[in-house]
Amino acid sequence: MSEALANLLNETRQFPPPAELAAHANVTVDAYAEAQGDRLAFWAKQADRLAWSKKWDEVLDWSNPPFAKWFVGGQLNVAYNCLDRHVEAGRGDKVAIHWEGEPGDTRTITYADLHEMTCRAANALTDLGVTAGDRVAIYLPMIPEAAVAMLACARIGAAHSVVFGGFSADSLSNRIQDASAKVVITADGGYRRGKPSALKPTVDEAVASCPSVEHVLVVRRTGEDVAWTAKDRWWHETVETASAEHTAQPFDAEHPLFILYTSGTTARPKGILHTTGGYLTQASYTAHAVFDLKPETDVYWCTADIGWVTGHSYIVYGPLSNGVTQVMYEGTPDTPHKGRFWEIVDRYKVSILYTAPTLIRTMMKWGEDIPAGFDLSSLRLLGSVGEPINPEAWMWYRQHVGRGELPVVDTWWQTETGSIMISPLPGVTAAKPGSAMTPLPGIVADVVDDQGQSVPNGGGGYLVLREPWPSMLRTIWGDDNRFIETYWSRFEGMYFAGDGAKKDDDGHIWLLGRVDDVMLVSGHNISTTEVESALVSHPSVAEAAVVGATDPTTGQAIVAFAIPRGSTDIAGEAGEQLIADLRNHVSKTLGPIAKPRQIMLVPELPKTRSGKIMRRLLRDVAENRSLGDVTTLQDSSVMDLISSGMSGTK
Ligand code: 6R9
Repeated sequence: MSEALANLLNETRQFPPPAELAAHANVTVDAYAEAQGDRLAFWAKQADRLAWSKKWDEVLDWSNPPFAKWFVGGQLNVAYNCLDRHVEAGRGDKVAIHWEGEPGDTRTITYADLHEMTCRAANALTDLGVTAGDRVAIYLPMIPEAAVAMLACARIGAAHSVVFGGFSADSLSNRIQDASAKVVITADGGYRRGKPSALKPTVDEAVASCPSVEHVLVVRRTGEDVAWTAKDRWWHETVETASAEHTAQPFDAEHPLFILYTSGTTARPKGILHTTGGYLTQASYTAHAVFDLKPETDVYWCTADIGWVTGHSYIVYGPLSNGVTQVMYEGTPDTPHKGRFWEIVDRYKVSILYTAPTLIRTMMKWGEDIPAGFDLSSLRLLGSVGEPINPEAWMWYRQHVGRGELPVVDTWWQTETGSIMISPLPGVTAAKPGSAMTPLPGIVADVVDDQGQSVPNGGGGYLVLREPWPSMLRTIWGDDNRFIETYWSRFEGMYFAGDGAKKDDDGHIWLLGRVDDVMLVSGHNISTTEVESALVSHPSVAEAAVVGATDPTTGQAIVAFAIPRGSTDIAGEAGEQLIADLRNHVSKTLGPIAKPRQIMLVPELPKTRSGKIMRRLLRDVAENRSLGDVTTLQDSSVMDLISSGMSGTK
């Protein structure tokens, strides 16, 4: 960025926490001052929320930056913290997971059940030759065995590498090879969009080129026929027959816990390495602080897939270490009908819902009548993660899901940060729609200009983290140099997150999308996020994606793709008129500099499996290029839809 980001969007609405929530919140405003007073003592106190077999000697060793060591000398077992200690405290009968399969089958799993399943899996993995320090790849649908597999690895000190069920054989094979995984845990398949979707054939193809793999453990989920190889073992014949007795061994605080490959919109995937003590400390504390989890009464539901970091930190490790009851759902939100999510909230009396802007915008497109048809009165707190949430999507979420009164916590973080970093505290912060607001207690974030100088309030630039944090990535697996280059070289002594951001006049932080997605129009830096939010603020638009396309006069020109809301007429003239209206609307909202050169009305947008818009592919369309790599695309037919939907637009 040659100049600070233009600060275009002016959102002034602000919503203080409900008095009742504020009065009983797990974390109060004092936490900020406490952490500021002594950051390391603050994190030591949060680490004390966990059970340690051996107390640490030093909170942070930062003598060799950027290689951090947290809770040096301490020892603990992650699975013990998520399971055994709740069972030992007499809470074994408490439901850990209300699981619902897409076809409607259900399972109720208590903490005692989950503990037993995990012990059996730990014994089975040990019998297959897996020992501490080995890597295990997990390629499963959203079934309880996914959590069990992760916890069993943690229990025996093997690092798991979860790969989204649905990645191609090539992607899976690359990830298995990069980590030299010894065992792969998979299933015959899972249910997606009303039918079985096979996984095993992809694993067979991948494993054929992975000499490190000794065994493949296969969960039977769909019951469809599968080809069988000499490496394969059924889960029900191996795990379910293994002993239920297993004593968890403590591991060093810096022992590897997992590798997770970031999808990366462009480059080769990076194996992000997380370790044991610091990761669990912050995942557990942030779940407690940001979601205000009350294990006695709350029913929590995070709609993420386990293959995304959100599933790691806020389905498995954060909620389970806090002993809360949660919902886990296997399938898609519109199977068999568009009210499936709300039906689940209603059925299990979900009190805390954590989902992604892409889903909220999809629900907006389907219309507010759908959530209105269900009893959502159990909800008390709403969360968002994954992308900047447009102010109108935030308002819709609060209005139509949150009865116009629930707090919405917009949580900014990354695979690399391991846990939530910037977010409102639900009992403290008066949140602004579209802003992640302030760094959490113990986190030092800032927005800096090209030179790495902190920008004043009202300014824009790059988001950085100025101090190490417990759940930070420790390196890129097998590539320390790439770790240093990617995150620690742009600005001296700071972690570069790769996101554009601005500070508003009150110093609150607004995320503006990936730096690669910022557009340079006639010498002005304009954020894709702000133009998208302006489009979504028009009553006829449910979702929008904006890219910069090469332009002979302005350098880059703004090209927008917009999905109309359900009932909008876009045939012929009406479509032309809507496009003209939208261009004017953006110009009026943000200023003439942000007026899109071109707007295309499309039925869908290309997204990654975690719901992030792939602007790179839209740039290819906008610049009439053939499409680049589409392997991380959630649904590859979307690009055909977009290309055909382009006729009749300007
Ligand atoms: C947790 C997760 C990280 C990137 C991150 C940023 C975007 C995530 C956001 C957000 C604005 C939020 N992002 N949460 N942008 N507001 N609340 O998504 O991890 O898949 O690694 O993606 O997602 O661009 O840099 P990951």
